[in-house]
Amino acid sequence: MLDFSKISDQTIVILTGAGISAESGIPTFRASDGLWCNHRIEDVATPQGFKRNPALVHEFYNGRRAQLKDVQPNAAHHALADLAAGWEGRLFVITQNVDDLHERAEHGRQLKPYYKLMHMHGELKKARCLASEQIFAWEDDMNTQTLCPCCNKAGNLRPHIVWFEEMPLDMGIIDYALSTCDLFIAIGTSGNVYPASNFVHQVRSIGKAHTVELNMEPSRVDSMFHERIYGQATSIVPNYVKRILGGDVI
Ligand code: BJW
Repeated sequence: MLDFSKISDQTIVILTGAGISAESGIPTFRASDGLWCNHRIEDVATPQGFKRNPALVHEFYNGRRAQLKDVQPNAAHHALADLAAGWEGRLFVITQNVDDLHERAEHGRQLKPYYKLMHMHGELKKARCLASEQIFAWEDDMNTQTLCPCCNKAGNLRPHIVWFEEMPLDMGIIDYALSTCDLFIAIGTSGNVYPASNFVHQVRSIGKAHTVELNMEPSRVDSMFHERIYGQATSIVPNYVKRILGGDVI
């Protein structure tokens, strides 16, 4: 039974990017030794690249899916899970990341009913049928010969990933969350990729929310934030979550 006297009517939206998973051992995108250092972006992160050379794209994502077996959530993911288990208001975590480290940090925790996690750029551990758009849980490698579970055809499966020029997922609920939030925090994202880079502008255009950037270095949109804290995610995120749960922020 919900105890309504305890529920806050405030809403927190948290956007996470590759920087939150960097200390778990997953490279970011735009670092010099990042995820794209051996590939052209047009080859592995566009629908045209997949059409031209699906084998190469499958190989790229197979490698990244396999890497998930060797990494663990870090203190920043765990701190956000603490918030999801302890914050009495609405909480939306929108991740641009396709890894499953938020879910793994949340595993076994009693999360609050008004908490929602969204993967706006898709998930490595899902596959999608090109014909029916059905989505399947997917742990293993896929290739051009893999049979699709719904149509039983080879070549019909793609990684469930949002590539450039494709529409990010859950945009309706994301727009709602941004338009109603009281606190907006961006963690570990460079602000290079639209529409996530525009979220802080969207929030500021409504005017009521406090906005915070937690990152290793100033992002491309740093000047839009009221508060900016720079450092390693595993240090600055747990500190900030403690401040929220202690009632210091909103
Ligand atoms: C730490 C840290 C530590 C490090 N602690 N911090 C011209 C032509 C065509 C298209 C466009 C165009 N101009 C604009 C567009 C739109 C395009 C876009 O933005 N392009 C720009 C690059 C120019 N966007 C799209 O096409 C999107 N769709 C779209 O716009 O649809 C139309 C539409 C949408 C909505 C409303 C109306 C219309 C789709 C974008 C899909 C992006 N997909 C990717 C690949 C996903 C799959 C994969 O994982 O392989 O998503 S791109 C890549 O970038 C990935 C990431 O999620 C995304 C963001 O990167 P992120 O997370 O910011 O990582 P980095 O590496 O950039 O930054 C890491 C940060 O962490 C740094 O700041 C570090 O300092 C920090 N850091 N260590 C704390 N320890």
